[in-house]
Amino acid sequence: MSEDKKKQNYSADSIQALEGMEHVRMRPSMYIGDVGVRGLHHLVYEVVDNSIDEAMAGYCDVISVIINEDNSISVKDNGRGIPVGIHKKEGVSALEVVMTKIGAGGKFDKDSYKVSGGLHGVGVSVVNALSIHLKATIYREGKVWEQEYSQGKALYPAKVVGETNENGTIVTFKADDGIFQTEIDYNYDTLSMRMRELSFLNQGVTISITDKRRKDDEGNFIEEVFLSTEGLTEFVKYLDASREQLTSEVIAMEGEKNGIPVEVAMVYNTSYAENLHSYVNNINTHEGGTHLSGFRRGLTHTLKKYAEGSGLLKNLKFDIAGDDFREGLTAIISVKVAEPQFEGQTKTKLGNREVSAAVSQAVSEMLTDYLEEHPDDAKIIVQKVILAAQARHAASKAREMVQRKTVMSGGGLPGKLADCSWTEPEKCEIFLVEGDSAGGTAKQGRDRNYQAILPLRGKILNVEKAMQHKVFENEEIRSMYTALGVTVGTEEDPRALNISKLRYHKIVIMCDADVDGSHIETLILTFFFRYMRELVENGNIYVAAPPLYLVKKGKNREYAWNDEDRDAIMKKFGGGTIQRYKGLGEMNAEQLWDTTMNPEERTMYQITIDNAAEADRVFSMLMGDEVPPRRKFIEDNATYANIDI
Ligand code: 0RA
Repeated sequence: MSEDKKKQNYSADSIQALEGMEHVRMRPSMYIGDVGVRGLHHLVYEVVDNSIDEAMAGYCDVISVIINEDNSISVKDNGRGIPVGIHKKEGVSALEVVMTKIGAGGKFDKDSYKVSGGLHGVGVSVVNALSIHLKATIYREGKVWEQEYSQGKALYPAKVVGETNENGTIVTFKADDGIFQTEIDYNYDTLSMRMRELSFLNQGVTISITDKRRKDDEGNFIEEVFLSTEGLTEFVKYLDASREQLTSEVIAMEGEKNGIPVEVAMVYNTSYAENLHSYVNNINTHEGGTHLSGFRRGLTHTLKKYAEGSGLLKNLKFDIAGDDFREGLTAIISVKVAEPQFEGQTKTKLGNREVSAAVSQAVSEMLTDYLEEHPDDAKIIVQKVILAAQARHAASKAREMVQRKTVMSGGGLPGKLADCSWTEPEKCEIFLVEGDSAGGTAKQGRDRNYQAILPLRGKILNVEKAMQHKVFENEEIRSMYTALGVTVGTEEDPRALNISKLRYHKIVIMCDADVDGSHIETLILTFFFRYMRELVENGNIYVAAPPLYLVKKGKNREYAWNDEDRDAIMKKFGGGTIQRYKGLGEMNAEQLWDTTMNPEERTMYQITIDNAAEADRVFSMLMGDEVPPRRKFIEDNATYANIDI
């Protein structure tokens, strides 16, 4: 091929590639979900997933993620290195194909067993398209190769820049601020959480994260190194660190059924919460799917059979339901599926039918073995199940009361609710306010057209430690159900949540900005997380942020939400007096409106669950029995450091 011809080919190909890349830039949300904070962080996960694939193929055991000072990200691995040879069909290096062709990721090498694949399995080329600059450095077969790109376009063909006796890949990218509707500023905790999770899911792979934007007291960059030697067993122990384990060991299995790798770890604890977390190809399947239903079926079937055979159920006067087998259960189910079909609202529900039987069989086999080998544990589990069934019967009565008292079924709204006058839920907000006095101020300060106020008296019930029927009997909790128009229980499923009549699309928790307030805030959040999780997942839950200080000098007044702002205002004013707001009650109605309730001015945090497993761990720690971790956590004043807000 003549030099000219080559060039032509090259440009023909790159035009085609460009079309794909242009599409990514025109419709980024189609590829990465959104162009907010979440989408930004997904870029990192997408690149890391490529290295994880290499690790899963058995060629890589160290992956490093670096947040550089300029908020670019480097992901480095010690795998084989992305191939750099000329790709026959495309006429450019395989590296360039991977980096600039949509969906080329695994396709050009059919033999590589690619099962991971990022949020939407879109590949690193999507990250490239959405980066103002990306550099790939490949250590392979004695040479160091390099290629750079801008907005997905190669700046030059891959070239040799040095020699090496190492192998691996480094991808450094800077997200394009013209694409994202958020500052290009990564949250260390969010990334670190995901790396920890990946290390549990990929036993034996060392995954480190370094933040070059910040140093610790000794002058070293903030850094964590994760390496899990026990995999899911360790994950379950980590999640249940603040819970009391019921059985002597974590029940764990790993195997392959019908060509589907299945891994499960589970343990019973003394709590009443069910904590199942499921993964497909390292992706958290929040909405569950066939692997989760397979797990449930295997568990119920096996435990039921064992319990019946053991004679422990002899004098039982009521039935045992599927739920009863999962009370106080923490479990992780991780499967690898070659061609996963994701369904559901957030595309996190596994649809592949064949997976259900594979997981169910795997669970039955492992659990049967475990129960036979551990008769003492087996007895403890069965007794726990019986207790759960008893409690469920008590709860169903209490739940009926919640149902009967809701708006739709004719009962009135709670007396202390100051409702708004508009009735379109999408325009309406409800403030859940700590205490009657702050509730009164909020009532005066609000815009009564679309803002409702529900004062909650003192500390609400800690649902983490309470049995279900206590939760449904609790007056403050009942008033929340009624005011919100949320009901529990349908014909088919007595525990199903019905949010179709939700009366307000924004539910704002408004508490004092002190330790007590933050505790109450956490109690309310725990309730939503455990009993109305769909609202959290749908983004309906917010936390109000009242100011901490009012700085006054003469006629000048300004509010401050933290110490730095306070100091800056003092400096600007050239001194002044500082009023510290200890509670909402110290503000008058106008001040509360101006700072905390007026949509034009206020700061509120939307609560989302980026990482359900971690959120679960945090809630169990904050609200569970063990006091020391909770104290430390609250003292660190990072009540939801691990919940993306
Ligand atoms: C396909 C084939 C080969 C390596 C890779 C993909 C690979 C991709 C990435 C992405 C990040 N790190 C990576 N490491 C490796 C190698 C094929 C061969 O050497 O025979």
